[in-house]
Amino acid sequence: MGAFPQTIHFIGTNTPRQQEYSLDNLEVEGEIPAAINGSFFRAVPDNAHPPMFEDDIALNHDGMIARFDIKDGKVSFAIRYVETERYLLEKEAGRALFGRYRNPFTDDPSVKGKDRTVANTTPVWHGGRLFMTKEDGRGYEVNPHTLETRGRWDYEGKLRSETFTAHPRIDPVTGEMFFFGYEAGGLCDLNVAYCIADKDGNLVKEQWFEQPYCSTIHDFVITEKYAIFPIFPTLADLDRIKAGGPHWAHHQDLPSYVGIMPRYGDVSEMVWIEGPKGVSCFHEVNGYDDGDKVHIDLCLTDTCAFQFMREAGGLDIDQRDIKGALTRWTIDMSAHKPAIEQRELGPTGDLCRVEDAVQGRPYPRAWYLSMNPQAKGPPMLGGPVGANFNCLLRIEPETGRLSMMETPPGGAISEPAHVVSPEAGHGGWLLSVIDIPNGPPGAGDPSDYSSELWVIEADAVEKGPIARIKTGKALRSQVHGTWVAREKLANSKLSG
Ligand code: V55
Ligand code: FE
Repeated sequence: MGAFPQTIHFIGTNTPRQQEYSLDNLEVEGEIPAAINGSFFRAVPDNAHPPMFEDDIALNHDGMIARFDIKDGKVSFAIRYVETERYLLEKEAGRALFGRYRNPFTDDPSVKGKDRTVANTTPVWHGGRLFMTKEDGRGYEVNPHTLETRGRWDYEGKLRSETFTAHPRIDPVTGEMFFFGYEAGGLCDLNVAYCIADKDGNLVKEQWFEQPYCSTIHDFVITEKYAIFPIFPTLADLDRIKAGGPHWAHHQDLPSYVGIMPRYGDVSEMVWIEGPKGVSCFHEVNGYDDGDKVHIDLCLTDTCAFQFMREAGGLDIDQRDIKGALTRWTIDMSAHKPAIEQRELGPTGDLCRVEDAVQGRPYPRAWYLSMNPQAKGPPMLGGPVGANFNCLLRIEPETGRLSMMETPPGGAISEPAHVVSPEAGHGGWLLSVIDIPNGPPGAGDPSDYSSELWVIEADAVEKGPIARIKTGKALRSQVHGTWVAREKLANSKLSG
């Protein structure tokens, strides 16, 4: 291994592993229900080379695609790099050629104009294809059977947007994928492309609109009626970027906004509603229509959760001092001047999931990750913000009913995926990777831990895992994951 900086972006669960491998027949403690049949894909940043700059951040690390394949209670694991243009150019050179996160002015001149994306954020399944995505570029298609990269995906040349979100939303009834790309026309472009692909994966609509400022639009929401773009004051600035500085800076004094338009409408119908100042959110849980009202549930914080984005905005706020809540924004669209009404639904946290069937509709339950205030042991270092979550919450948004699953002391939990049960009245399962320190929690080598895949009853998280699948490895942190059932894999556009 070369010289990696010893910052939070390279230690703990961010320790570079740089290994492509596959393992069959993993050890299983407990029993995996036979109904769990398919693949859990995970996006894992893991740099193939030491970075060009000491202050490099985990968001800038090469994407790997990992897969747990589960069938008849047996599990295999595989992980490979996504062979982006950037990965292949650096592989050939044997070193990093691309510089700072989303700053092409810091690159080696030899790669000017080349695709900078590392496709490290979310595996997306739609229209029989698997994509690895990151919001700064287009997705890359990956073969779900071999994990080989097919190449950049542009909808047979139809997509105009240069970017593609890592958080598209799929309507469970129509099968359409609603998605967007911001900075659609290039660096710091205010244009956002709003797009729809039909259930077979054909691009059927792409419209561009301007956002009020150049914010990081990480996620969005659909309901049966609307497409909704909540945006927050973490902004890009071309002069700062040209000077070699960070892409994003958080502005505590500027408002948030919600852009809302009919989901099949024209972008000229977009209405912008001002929200609270200085707040931040990377992931919305879900949204739904309620008569003339619209509810949008968000993992909201009082400032930006990324240290380097706060720092760039001149803010000196410790990670532990960030406050937030699972928050509901309600907008009455029949009002003369629609406004945001805000209330708290649950404790602060992130990496929220709902089951696919309730996307854009009223939903009885959601799951997300949080910090257990009573945890025995400090959080495990690593992950995108430098400290990992240590508990899983299940919440019923209408009643506020909350239940929790803790990780073992000093352990880390990554975003779960939900698996549907064929049995009526059974709420299905969650799959989540748990990292457990091999030494005493909080002491010893932070890179020394064991990663397991846990199978959890989705409606009884407090009972802990019903099966633990041991990888025998220390896996690098995932960002997001996606469950793809066997019948979908069988209908893949690619064969193995
Ligand atoms: C996020 C993650 C990213 C990124 C921007 O979780 C935002 C938020 C893993 O990459 O580039
Ligand atoms: Fe995300």
